[in-house]
Amino acid sequence: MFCNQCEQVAKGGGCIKIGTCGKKPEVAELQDLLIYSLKGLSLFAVEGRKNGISDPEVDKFTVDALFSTLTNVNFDPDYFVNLVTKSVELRERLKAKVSLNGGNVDSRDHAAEFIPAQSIEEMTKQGKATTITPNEVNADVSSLEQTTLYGLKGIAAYAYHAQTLGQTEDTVYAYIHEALSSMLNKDLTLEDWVKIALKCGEINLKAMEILDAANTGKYGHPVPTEVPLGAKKGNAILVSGHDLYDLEDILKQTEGKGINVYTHGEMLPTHGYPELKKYAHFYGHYGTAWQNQHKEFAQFPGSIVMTTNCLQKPHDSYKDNIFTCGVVGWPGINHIQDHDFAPAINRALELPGFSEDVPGKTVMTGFARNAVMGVADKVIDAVKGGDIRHFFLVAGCDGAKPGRNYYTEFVEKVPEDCIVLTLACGKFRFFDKDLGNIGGIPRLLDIGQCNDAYSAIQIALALSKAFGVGVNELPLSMVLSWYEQKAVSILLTLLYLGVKDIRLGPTLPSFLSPNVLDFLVKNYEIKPITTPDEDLAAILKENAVEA
Ligand code: SF4
Ligand code: SF3
Repeated sequence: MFCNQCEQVAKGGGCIKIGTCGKKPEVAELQDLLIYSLKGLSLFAVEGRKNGISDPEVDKFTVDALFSTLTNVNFDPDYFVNLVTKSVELRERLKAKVSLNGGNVDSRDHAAEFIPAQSIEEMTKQGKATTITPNEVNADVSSLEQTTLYGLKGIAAYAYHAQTLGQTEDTVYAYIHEALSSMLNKDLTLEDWVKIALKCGEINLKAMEILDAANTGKYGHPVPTEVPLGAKKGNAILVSGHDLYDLEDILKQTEGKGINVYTHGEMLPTHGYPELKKYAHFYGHYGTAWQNQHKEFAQFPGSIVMTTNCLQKPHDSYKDNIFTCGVVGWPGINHIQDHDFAPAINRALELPGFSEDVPGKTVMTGFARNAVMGVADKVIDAVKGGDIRHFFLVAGCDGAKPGRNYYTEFVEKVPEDCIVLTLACGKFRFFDKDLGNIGGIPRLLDIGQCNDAYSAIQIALALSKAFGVGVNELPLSMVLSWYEQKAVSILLTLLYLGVKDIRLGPTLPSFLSPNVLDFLVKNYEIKPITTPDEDLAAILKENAVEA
């Protein structure tokens, strides 16, 4: 196997024996075969669109399949065997349709023709033959191709949640198919790939926009909400991941059953949505970021539902309490079918629950674009009056590797006349700190999940309009942490928008070749994080000079 798609990659720039995430070679190679089959399928999806044919099942399948290969989503070999088979079935069906409508289906590319082997062992071998390792001859093209593939996985994650809520957008599907099929074209140049990668950022903005429309359209705009970190006596279900629709189903299906529903990880911001917070048994938040789940899930006295990433190998102590749904999976772990959460609910009722109320701190969430723009005048006055000196967007993924303490320290050291905006699971490094407020504006504002980077972008655009300057001239700096491929797609979106001077850590992606990195540094002034003191001093000095 060879996999280098996340920040937890093994030393040497690739996981080659087993994934640090727990991904086994068999799964890695079946995932590679699935991606390869999607490239073949995409050839006909592109040709179909040219001839006025699009197939909603192919679109949805492509998104689901890509998302299932994202880090910490699905570890079940059988799941990927089925997806490869389905992918080839859809390819043949689409090929026939496109041909009937006068499209050219003459591609002799192997990905357009291959037939999956009958046994899992043979299929794994087929997958191994398609594994992409960094190409030393054409390192830069291969680096941009990988960057694009990982960005596509991020887009797929967001498009998946949006399509679950009935929001789709053909430009998103069309780009995914174009980019995947481009990976079969060995004539593309470095310039072509720069364009494709930046387009990935543009399309990811679209995917996040439709997801924002889906979430706010169905559940209302988030409002500032205080969330308890303690627990309430009684049975309990813990919901992790990012999918609001699954959470709503769980809230509906547990109503009147004496079960309190808790969020975990990236579900924290869902407490701010009016149509979710209205459920009286939607109690609070339990635990922190995904990499602490072994400890936190083992201690949780109820059942646990993983709606999306990030899943780690379930320990024996709680493997009968944990349930996966959607594209998430682990061999031998109960999987929820057709949104019927009865198995997880029954398990929650069998388990003891919390024997008494557990007191705890509270945290605030729900500062998405609507809430922040609602007080825009106050914010603008505070900046103009000198009460707010600078904004820091300290955002992105959390992870297990050492070095992430940087983000805790950074936030602790941010001067008192500055505001910290945050989103995604990296916030768990500092989410329960009381940073006080500036003239009634909280100094720590949780915008939401990683996909709410859309909201953060809208806030930045609104501020730049109000101040009559470009986003890069705002007193706003981005200090980002990455782990998986959604962060790659968001980074590409920021580059597409021309955002400069991003500080990125805890380490830089291993799939960036030296020349690609050099390009990013020269054109976008991307910087690796150093120390909180050094970075803060540099940012505030630069800003003071500009002001
Ligand atoms: Fe390694 Fe990350 Fe790939 Fe898992 S997803 S195999 S940890 S690079
Ligand atoms: Fe986190 Fe997995 Fe990236 Fe949604 S939950 S941000 S790591």
